[in-house]
Amino acid sequence: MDEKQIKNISKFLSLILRHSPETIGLQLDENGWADVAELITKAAAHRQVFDRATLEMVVAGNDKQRFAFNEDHTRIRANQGHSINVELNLVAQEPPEVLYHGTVAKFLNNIQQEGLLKMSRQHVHLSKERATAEKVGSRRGVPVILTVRSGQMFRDGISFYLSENGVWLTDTVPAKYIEF
Ligand code: HQG
Repeated sequence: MDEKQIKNISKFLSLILRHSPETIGLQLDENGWADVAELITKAAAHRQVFDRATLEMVVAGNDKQRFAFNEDHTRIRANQGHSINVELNLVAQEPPEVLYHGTVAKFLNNIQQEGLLKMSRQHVHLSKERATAEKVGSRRGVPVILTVRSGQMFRDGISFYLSENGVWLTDTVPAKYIEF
């Protein structure tokens, strides 16, 4: 299995486990879990053929730890990034004093007006490392890095969550907390 095939499976899993399980007739439970055996069978029926060992490898080797198994590895889910409504039972916690968000220049006007919105996802995604935000922004072009005064937001009563794979999540970031 080469890197390209692994990346393809990871992209497929992101699509199915975060956005549209119905594409292959799969159902996630309310916490976003899919049955591993069912996923493998239904994926294969849609020309995405992989076995359990490959799935284990994709999950363990994933650059951003996007997916997780339950304890006995009978179920799998995405750690974050969903557009469908799932309850991840994230525990609210105190964020670092600042967090970063990577975006591109064409969104800045809107962000200055209305703050950072979650758009099609369930949360706004922020990172502790500036370098991570650079990568996130460069998916869309020349990255623009915004600094979010997360410590102040927290003291003002706004909740933050840390996903299993280290992404800081919040509902919205009002413009007054953003350094442009
Ligand atoms: C922008 C990937 C206009 C926002 C990445 C972003 C991340 C606004 C885009 C994860 C806006 C939403 C999430 C506003 C925000 N007006 N544009 N008011 N507020 N935006 O993909 O943060 O590889 O939903 O700046 O690495 O780019 O999939 O969010 O450009 O961790 O695991 O609207 O997705 O991870 O885009 O990326 P997204 P994101 P994975």
